Amino acid sequence: MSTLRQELQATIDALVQEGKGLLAADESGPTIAKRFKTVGIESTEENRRQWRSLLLGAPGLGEFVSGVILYEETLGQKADDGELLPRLAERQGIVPGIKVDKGKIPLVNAAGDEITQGLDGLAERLEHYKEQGARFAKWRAVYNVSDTLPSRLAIETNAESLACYAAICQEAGVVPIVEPEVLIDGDHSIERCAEVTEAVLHEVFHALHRHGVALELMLLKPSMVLPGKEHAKQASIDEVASSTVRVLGRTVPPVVAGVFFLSGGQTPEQATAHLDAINRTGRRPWPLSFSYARALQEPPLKAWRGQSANVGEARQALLKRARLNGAAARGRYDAADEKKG
Ligand code: 5MM
Repeated sequence: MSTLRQELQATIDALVQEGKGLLAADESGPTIAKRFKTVGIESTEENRRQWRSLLLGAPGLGEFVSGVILYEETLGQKADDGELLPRLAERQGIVPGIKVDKGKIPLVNAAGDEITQGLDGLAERLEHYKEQGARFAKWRAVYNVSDTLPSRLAIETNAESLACYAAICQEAGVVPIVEPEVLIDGDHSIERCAEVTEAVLHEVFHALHRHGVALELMLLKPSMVLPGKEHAKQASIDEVASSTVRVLGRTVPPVVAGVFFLSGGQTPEQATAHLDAINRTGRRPWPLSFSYARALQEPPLKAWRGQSANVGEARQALLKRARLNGAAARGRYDAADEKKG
């Protein structure tokens, strides 16, 4: 095995562990400002440092979380004791990763569709991120859903960018997480979400193949198959689980090293219950776990509210969600445990 493949395989082995998932803490400036605003915190560099130190310093987080996706700024920030945050993650047994896309813009000549930017200079940026401790990366493509969206152009253009990004990462010895997110916004049915997700994933894997990406050395971060949040008929937990595994089964090659779902606007409890039900549907070729931002961070953020006196309580809230999602990744979550501390 080449040294490059060995390096990628070692990172995959560290990330894909039974009963563990990923913490997405890679909100860009505007997104973290939106999250902070819900609890009345101003998004200053110091507040972001304190928040991310709180998350990464939660004692025992590494028992349920194998990797953390960071935002560029966080790679250079330090905890109160002066330890760099990526080092703090490593000391907890958590592999640091980095969001490398540069956000989305409207796709020209495709009203309502969006495309993600960030390929220019990516190879050079990855070198720098690696020096700062990042061993894996993440790129998110976003698909709006309606009767007519996303267009073929959006599906093909985003797949091409995701595949280009993944190939550049592997060349640099950085494990790529490929994140195609079919949005929950809108009034579409679960069937429409399934149709769109199947088309999107099919195109993504076609592009990954064209670009020579080693599927066994990458991770997929998809959305679950859900009805739009404005849809009149919400789906049962079992419907979500069966629709999700059916679409993944039709589109994701068995050799892919792992599937780590995003939470996408579900409540923390829904995201856990759905992951658990997905893992109870039977034997699947890939490990199925979590890579949640909001579904892990909402309860601790509400507990913290920017007050140092609340750090302990906030960490307990984070550890609780991490533990319950760790159980769900094994298909052993019990909703009764929501009531326990
Ligand atoms: C979909 O967002 C990703 C997963 O978060 P949720 O579990 O809350 O759905 C997340 O990693 C996202 O990519 C980052 O928060 C960055 O988002 P922005 O919009 O700031 O690029």
